[in-house]
Amino acid sequence: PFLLNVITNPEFLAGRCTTRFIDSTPELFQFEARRDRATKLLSYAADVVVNGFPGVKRDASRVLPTEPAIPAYNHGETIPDGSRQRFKAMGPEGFSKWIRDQKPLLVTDTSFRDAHQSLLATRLRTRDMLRIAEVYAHRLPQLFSIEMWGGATFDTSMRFLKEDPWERLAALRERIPNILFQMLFRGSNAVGYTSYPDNVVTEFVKESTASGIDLFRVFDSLNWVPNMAHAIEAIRQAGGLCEAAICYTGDLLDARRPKYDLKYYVSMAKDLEKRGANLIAVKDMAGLCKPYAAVKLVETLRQEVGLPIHFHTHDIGGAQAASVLMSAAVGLDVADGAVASMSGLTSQPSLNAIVESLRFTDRDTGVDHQTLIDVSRYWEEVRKLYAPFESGPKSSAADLYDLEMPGGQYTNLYQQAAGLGLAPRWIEVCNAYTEVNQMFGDIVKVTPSSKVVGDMALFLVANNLTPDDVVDPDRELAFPDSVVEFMEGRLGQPPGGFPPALQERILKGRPPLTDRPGANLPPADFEATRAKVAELKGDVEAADVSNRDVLSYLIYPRVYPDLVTHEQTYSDTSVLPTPLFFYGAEAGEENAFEIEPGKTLIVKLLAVGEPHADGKRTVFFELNGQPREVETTDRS
Ligand code: BTN
Ligand code: 3PY
Ligand code: ZN
Repeated sequence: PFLLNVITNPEFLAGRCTTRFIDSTPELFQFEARRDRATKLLSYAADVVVNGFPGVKRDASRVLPTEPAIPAYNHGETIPDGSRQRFKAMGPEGFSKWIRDQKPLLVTDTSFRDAHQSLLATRLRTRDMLRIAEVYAHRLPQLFSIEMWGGATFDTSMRFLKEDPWERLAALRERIPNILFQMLFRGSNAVGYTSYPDNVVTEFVKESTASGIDLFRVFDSLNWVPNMAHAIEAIRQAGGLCEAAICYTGDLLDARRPKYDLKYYVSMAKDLEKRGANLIAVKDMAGLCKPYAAVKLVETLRQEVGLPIHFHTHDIGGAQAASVLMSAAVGLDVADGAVASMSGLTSQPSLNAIVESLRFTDRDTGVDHQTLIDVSRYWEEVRKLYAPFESGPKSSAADLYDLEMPGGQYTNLYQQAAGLGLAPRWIEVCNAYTEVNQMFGDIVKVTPSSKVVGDMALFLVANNLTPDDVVDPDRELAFPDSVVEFMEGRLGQPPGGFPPALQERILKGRPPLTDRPGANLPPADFEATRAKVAELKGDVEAADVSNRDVLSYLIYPRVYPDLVTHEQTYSDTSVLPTPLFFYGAEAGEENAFEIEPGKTLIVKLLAVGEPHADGKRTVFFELNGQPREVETTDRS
């Protein structure tokens, strides 16, 4: 290995080595480096060929996979300016005023984040986003924004796709310099499921801004504004556009359910305006804001606050394009939609439908008709590759207005239920979800509060418990951790407080928090974490560990190390074509992909050998025409 290192050393090859070559080139002794990227990627391919990808069944009738065709655009043309240049020129306040003065309805495309979070269990890979990115930059400069980061994508990209979310952001930013990038930010829960210290929130916002996020849609999972204040301040300090969200629940037209009425939302919006928001989002995560309620809400908010209103909804019931269009008629400023082939059901209403509906009217969006068709065809083909992850409802839901489950939770909770063997009892899980909401005092349900309700619902069904059993003092119950923490006030305070009897029973007399959870958390130690990450990586000095890696580790201390291990073993697998990444290959199949600009690998699977005595198989490839063999453990 030493000689190999010498003869492949760039200094040696360039004839630049002196007698001090060996002393000055310690990497000659790092034989690990011999396992080059191509070899590592081949071992990933061998592993997925032999063992498959979790949750993906190999389909024998599968046609030879090719990656979807990319719509044409003029490579030579300079990228036209868009919303991002305008925002940079005007700053948050000026840009916010500009939005309110616009005649066209401004539109956001959620296909890169919420659409696949809701439809495809958040599994969309960076590669499939990057392949279409330049088409967006060149042909969709009229978009207000692209929602492409945050929410569940941060952990899912690491956990399941073994991708670095920060690299996704940076790579998209490089290809789309002209359209605002928007992320979903869970306030003091950042991109996680629990509260983080204030300094983690501050640094996360700073680093996201530096990496390319312009607009932060910040919300609190209980609509508790004091819990949003720190994030709002951090966004303003970082120079980001602060879109503070009110999470919509219930039905503001239903006089029998006065907790979440028009007054409630207006007063929340005013509070957010006072705290420095630049836009207000109506975040209808469960698709409950029906057309006439939406009109009432948007019309009133626009009168009562001076900020532009951005409407986000999920079309679970089937009526939500009407909510968008009717709100547009009463002055809605910005609407979210997903490209047609990624729209509907648990996802956003169709952007194509919204754009077409407003064409030739005074709120015409100006977004190019043909381009939306072309990108929809691209996403349609991409989506086929993710079929194994589709498990949401196949048609408009009937019970959503009772269920109040966020769009992104349908696939997620279903999979959690299936993992516990409760898939056949899914309807019971849904009923329990509704009961738990009532038991908890009728709360806003959105990550992470929705996860608490989901965990409790699974707990009830799995243990055959009724709501009465839960409060029965004679029963000893070990409640899920998330439920105990919720009752402790670790996610904050719901409007109207916690139901005292249930809280007392679950906490067994321990006193709950009543102030902001972040106020009690000691600041994270960034330098100590940097050292830990360096140790984890093994080949870097602490001083060279990036803030991005430190933040990933602080927010996901168990998931991030697995990503590091994956990268050490297989290198960066995000370069692999999606068919190969999820499905492996059949004998004779060839995959070509660049591992860096100008360096292409052509990987052809030749055959898979029979298992050896030690359970390993030899997988035979051709790599750029040369035979290569990889040993891989058959875990079946
Ligand atoms: C996990 O911890 O991995 C699962 C938690 C999942 C909660 C999800 S994330 C997106 C979706 N929207 C919600 O409001 N909840 C779920
Ligand atoms: C998330 O927090 O991931 C959501 O999409 C909430 O709606
Ligand atoms: Zn959403």
